[in-house]
Amino acid sequence: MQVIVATTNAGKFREVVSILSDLRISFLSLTSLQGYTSPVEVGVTYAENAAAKAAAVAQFSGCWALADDSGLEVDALGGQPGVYSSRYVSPTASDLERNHRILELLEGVPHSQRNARFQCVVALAGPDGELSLAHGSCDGMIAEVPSGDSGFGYDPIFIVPKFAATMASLPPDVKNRVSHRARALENIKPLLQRLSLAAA
Ligand code: ITT
Repeated sequence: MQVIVATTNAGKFREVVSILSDLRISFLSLTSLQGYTSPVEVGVTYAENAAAKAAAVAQFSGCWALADDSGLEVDALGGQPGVYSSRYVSPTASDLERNHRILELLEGVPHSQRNARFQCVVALAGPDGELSLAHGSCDGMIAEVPSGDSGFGYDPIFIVPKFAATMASLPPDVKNRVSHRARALENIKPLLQRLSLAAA
């Protein structure tokens, strides 16, 4: 069975494929979809955005499509950037600029008030309009300074308390066991497994 991963984010694609590597599914990236342009994200929830991304690819390709909408919620910023995480600062800002902005806004905020979480909703859409959603989250803290070269996005400023290290300092296989994405994908895995067995 083939499933298209409906993301333009190479880091996400890598993680999705790795987390679901034990399934008998071959995952294709959007680069295999000639002529496809991703829709602009206009939803106000992760679920709306994930569903829109997966459904658009499923409709365009006639294949099953899996999408992920994620965000970082910082308590001291009233839950921002949240669902707007990919457009935070500006739609063209770099990960570095976004991380810098959050650290700047949190300057002087003590460790005890730097709680944050990653949220993720994954959507699986089928060629006949089928749609299923699953959620996962990961609690943590915002660091004082960025560290680590692994992962992507907000990983260098997000401390996972269990490891006392940023997401970007964890080996990929460790991030892929504890992340918001890993948890959301674990929740949708039984459905993917059923579909792959039915297609075999
Ligand atoms: P697609 O919509 O094409 O999948 P995107 O990067 O725009 O790619 P989102 O809309 O879900 O994805 O935006 C999420 C933002 O949060 C974006 O800035 C990511 O870099 C960041 N992000 C998502 N997952 C992350 C993770 O596991 N670690 C760190 N940052 C992450």
